[in-house]
Amino acid sequence: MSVSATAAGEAPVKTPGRYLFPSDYMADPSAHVFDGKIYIYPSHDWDSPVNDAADGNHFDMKDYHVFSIDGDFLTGNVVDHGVIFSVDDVPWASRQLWAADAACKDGKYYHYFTARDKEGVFRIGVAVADSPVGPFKVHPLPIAGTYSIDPAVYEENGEYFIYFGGLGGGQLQKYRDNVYDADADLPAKNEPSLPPRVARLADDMVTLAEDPKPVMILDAAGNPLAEGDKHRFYEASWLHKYNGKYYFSYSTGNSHTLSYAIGDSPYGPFTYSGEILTPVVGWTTHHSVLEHDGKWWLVCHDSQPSGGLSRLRSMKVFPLSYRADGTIVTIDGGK
Ligand code: FUB
Repeated sequence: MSVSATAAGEAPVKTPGRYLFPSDYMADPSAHVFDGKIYIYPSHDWDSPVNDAADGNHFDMKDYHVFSIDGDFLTGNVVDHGVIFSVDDVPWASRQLWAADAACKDGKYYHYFTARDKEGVFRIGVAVADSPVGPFKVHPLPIAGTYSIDPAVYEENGEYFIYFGGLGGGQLQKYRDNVYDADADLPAKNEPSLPPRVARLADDMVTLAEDPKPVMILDAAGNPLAEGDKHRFYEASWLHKYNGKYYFSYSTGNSHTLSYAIGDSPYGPFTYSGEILTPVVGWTTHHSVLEHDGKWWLVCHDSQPSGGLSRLRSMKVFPLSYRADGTIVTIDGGK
């Protein structure tokens, strides 16, 4: 298995991709296929007067939309189904509706999302609907046992796993053994990096069936990636399965790539295996990976349409391909 960004001597592939919704800023796109149709659950950037980048405060999103595509990713008509709920509909939240994801079980649709609570601590909430585009009813409390940001849900054989966590403004560095510790911080550069978390959802889909566990991302020698490693986890978890293997992908934050690691179980451990996307225009990079109509896709965002403003991002899609050995062909993010 290759551990380089690309196969030896191979440059990242330059491909134009498609901006999915040029008329507004949408970020963090989590895409799924429900009943054969593509749905996207992004966060909604806007030109907020909050212009303070400390702790990610400039990502000041206040509502969520849902999109669907009539047809395929590259040519289908992208439909905006409008606002599904706003921060005022979340009794426990104060601001910053960050990245979200969705899952379907027994005809119900669950929208998992992130917001700061009234004390400024990021938590993960859930809203439920009878259709993929809503109307969604928000649960009155965050999901007990979850914390930090960026929920992503993976389903297999009727079991649902929720991944979460993000460093920096996402506050993951403040948790040890699932407990908030105001004094905790990032490890030293030569120490193991902080892992994202995973837990199985209970049958009701709105509570956890178990305590969150660390998602270990290892190097080829079996050691956890160090905090100083440019491919260590930062935020934006995603899990997909390809050819019987589990691919955990994520943003590396300050080194601005989307990277991935491969394992044999949804719980990991995962071995670092390469980059999916090189840096894009803008600070953050976030994504989902999915199969539709027998083809694989990377759905992500960049800040090119806003002229490089990190807090104003646009959804984009690229075709994704795998080599015979299961590694992913790296896409040039365009920076
Ligand atoms: O959009 C706000 C935050 O920026 C997300 O939750 C992170 O993943 C990053 O994209």
